[in-house]
Amino acid sequence: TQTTMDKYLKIEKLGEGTYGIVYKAQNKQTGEIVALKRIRLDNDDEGIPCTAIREISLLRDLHHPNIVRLLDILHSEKKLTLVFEYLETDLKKWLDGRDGPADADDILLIKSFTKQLLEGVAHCHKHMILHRDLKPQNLLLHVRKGELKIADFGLARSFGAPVRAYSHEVVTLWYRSPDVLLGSTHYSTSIDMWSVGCIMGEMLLNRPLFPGANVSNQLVKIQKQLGSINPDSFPGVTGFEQWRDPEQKTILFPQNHPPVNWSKLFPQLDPAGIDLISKLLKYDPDARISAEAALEHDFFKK
Ligand code: INR
Repeated sequence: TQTTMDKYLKIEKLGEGTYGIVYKAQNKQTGEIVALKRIRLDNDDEGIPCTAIREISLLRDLHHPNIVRLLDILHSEKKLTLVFEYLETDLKKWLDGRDGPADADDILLIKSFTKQLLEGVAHCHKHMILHRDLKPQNLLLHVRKGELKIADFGLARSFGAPVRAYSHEVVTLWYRSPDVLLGSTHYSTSIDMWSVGCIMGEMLLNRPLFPGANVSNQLVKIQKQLGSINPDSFPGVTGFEQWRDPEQKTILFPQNHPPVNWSKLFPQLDPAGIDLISKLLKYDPDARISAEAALEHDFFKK
């Protein structure tokens, strides 16, 4: 069998993801440009778990125009290299390159990116695959074609959710749903839908919607927009242990904060867009709109 070094020529480092370093590389035989992701795990003394290898292998069958294609898996004793389709930039860099909030032209592109994001998410959810860490950094763009593709799908389940990224960078909480922030480990497709809402909001604002510094600060930022978390606003919240402290007071946001109207935050967005974002960013995970239903929303009809 061939090793990575025989088959690909590394061109440059693209970044450091959650599970390893990503390189731009070229297939020596075909000239094809690819992205190589070298996976290193914390417990690397035992090598890569075979359950992880099996789960990753299934991702090879995930063919969709809005999912970054996993082209090949190179597995040697201790190392795992994933070979992906290459795209020139990501949404985070694209947003950094803009200056103010979205204008009318931007909104058309944001609508297109949101739709493509939902198409990719719907495809994965149909196959019972969750992303669990959707954020602008793993949405890759082909700017000229106006294409968006999701990277990093399915890896969280295979390798476990890390506290720190490979690069020791702090894992961001900004796109994390309130149920997960409150300690839910019952992961469902609805956790990705919250992230989609945060990303849609960030594209419109040109800044992160809820840039929390830690879990409680993250929950405070969310409540300042959606209103206080309580059994009325979030049915089922009492089921989360972390909702109340031992004295049975709400720990996270004592004041009775009312919800702020979404149109105040997004004055440039039409009523359909306001309705969609409000259905993505719901406290109750069971009330959050699904990717399939979101694609049928009026926002995408014109
Ligand atoms: C670029 C990245 C272009 N393309 C960073 C990057 C800067 C400029 O991470 C990337 C990837 C690519 C990438 O072209 N294909 C993939 C990243 C990832 C998977 S992952 C596939 O899983 O998010 O690290």
